[in-house]
Amino acid sequence: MAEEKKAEKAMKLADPIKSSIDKATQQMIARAQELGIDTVWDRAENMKPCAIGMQGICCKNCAMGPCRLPLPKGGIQGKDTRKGLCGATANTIAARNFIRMVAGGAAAHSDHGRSVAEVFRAVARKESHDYEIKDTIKLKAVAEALGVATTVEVDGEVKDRDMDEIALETAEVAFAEWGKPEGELLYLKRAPEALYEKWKKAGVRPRNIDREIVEIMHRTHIGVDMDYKNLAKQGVRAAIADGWGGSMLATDLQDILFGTPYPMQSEANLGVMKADHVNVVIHGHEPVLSEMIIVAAQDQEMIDYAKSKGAKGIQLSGMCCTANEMLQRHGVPVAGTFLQQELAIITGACDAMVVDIQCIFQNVANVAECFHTKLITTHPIARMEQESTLHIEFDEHHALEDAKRILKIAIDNFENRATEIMIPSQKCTQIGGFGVESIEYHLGGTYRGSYYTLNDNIINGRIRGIAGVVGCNNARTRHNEGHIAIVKELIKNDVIVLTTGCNAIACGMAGLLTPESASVYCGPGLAEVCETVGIPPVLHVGSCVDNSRILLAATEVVKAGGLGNDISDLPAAGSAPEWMSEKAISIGQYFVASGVYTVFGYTFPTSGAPVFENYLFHEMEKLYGGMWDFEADPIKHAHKMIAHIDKKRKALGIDKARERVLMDMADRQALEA
Ligand code: SF4
Ligand code: MSK
Repeated sequence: MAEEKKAEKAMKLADPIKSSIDKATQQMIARAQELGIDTVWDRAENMKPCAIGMQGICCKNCAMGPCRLPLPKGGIQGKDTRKGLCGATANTIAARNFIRMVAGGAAAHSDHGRSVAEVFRAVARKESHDYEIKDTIKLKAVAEALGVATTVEVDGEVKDRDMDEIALETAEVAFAEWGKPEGELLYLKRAPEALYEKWKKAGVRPRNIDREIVEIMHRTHIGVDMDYKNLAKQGVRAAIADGWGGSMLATDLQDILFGTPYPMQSEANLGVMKADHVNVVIHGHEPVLSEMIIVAAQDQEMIDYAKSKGAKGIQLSGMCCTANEMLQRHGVPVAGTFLQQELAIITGACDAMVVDIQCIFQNVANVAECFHTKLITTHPIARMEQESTLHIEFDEHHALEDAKRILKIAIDNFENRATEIMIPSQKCTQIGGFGVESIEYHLGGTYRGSYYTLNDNIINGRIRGIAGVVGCNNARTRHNEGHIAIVKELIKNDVIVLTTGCNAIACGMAGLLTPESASVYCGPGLAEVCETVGIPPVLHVGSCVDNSRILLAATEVVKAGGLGNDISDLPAAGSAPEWMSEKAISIGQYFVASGVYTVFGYTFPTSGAPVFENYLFHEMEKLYGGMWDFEADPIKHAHKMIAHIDKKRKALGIDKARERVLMDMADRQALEA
């Protein structure tokens, strides 16, 4: 009987095939189960999410709650009378919860940006000697966008200003964006004028980055803002402060310090780990850490030290957005997505996993305890309670020293490996490192670099439209299934895709980030463009903060002309197929506020408050030109985006051009036959 009870209580195991579409992942889930180690998929089998919480209608903003407001069976008939103890309606509760998610996401991106700004300021002040300014062209461009003079008049002659002076002033001006007492964010003026005017009219221009986040926490406290529209307005303002503020500054300052990405080849998936090398997996978000580890790993002294321990060398690989940062600037291979972090350790070949901030499972510490892996936390705001973890605080003033210390721990640990190692063989070639600058160069060439070629091909119909497909994985959906199905459906229908975050990693693992994939997966128009120009149909533009690159690329398309005068006029749409983080909500909200129709997969966190949801899905369009939507089915999801793109083509009067292009192609095919 006791045995039976024990068996009843035993953890249900996830089905590896149903958990992921990726073979390496399936294999490693099975391996974990064989070793008796639980992974996120097993835990998802055993703990179901709370339906009321999922729908956004549980409030715990005061100790009279939690107040749960389930939808009545059969839906709402007549007036919605649901209310919490204080009288908060379902709309108020859902709106408060929603914008608190925006606050969480905007805070995460913007605090990341602040850390980079601190390093940049230390470099500009010559207080840090391990980092340097790598891209002075970008420094000048950013300085100009922040209103910092890049020239100076001497004796009536205009001369270039000293680069050190520009850096110092840019650092001070950038830093002030987080907390200046008056004015508005300086980067708002980088948006198309029509969009800026919309923000002005709607009263959502952010004053500074931190203030908008603080104000969300204030407004959502019990008894403050009780109008879902007014709450949503503040959500928009904080999200704009993320996309056109904290995230954009993070991207720009990272490019200045570490170099603006350019396309380079690499590989993706767990198969990039090497059994005979010291494997260091770097996981998290801030390239401040990973950049220095890359420098340390190239040090001959370190390589020799690794060899002295019996390894053939040092193999760095990345996880989550750190992977994207290292890929786009150095071609460092990508070990996996958000959901694969435990699996990298389960290979038995991970000598150290080095983490900083965001998207790190606390359970990696438990998994590491089952192996020889050292789990090293490095950020003062992100530590773990498990005593088995090592904490080595990373400081920009002695960054290289810290990086070498971390690497030495990994190398020393190489000889502690157990003999049984299982690294899946799967890995795929990928090209990463696209950005506003490199897209311009690739489409226009050195002498006539511009977005006109892209616009021309949109106008003539070869490219039907542009999609930004981004975001996380979620253990409640089959790993990478939604990501890949949606992206494939889009490119099949001639929609070019810009990708970031874990969607980008999923696309890399599935072989969609190579120019060759165009002839296999694309519709005839997009395939022709990709083959002519030599680009993949899915352009990897970076990490989560680099969604700001998508905003600026869209702005460049508007500027190039012929496709309206605002981002909302473009045949474009956004998507987060497998989202899970608060950052995804903030990103979605700034896409919407910038005029983009944005569809989320898996679930939507306001479904228990239909009136508020209707506001997000329909009413917001009148204010900003963009709106939210939700669709769990990947093919329907992609077709909602395509329908929106076609609607915009029609409004621009370019729908007929596409029909002609398709007819030409059919004619050509008929002739060939
Ligand atoms: Fe309940 Fe109102 Fe308190 Fe929320 S704020 S927990 S709805 S009483
Ligand atoms: S890492 S936020 S799981 S994309 Fe930026 Fe991936 Fe989502 Fe984290």
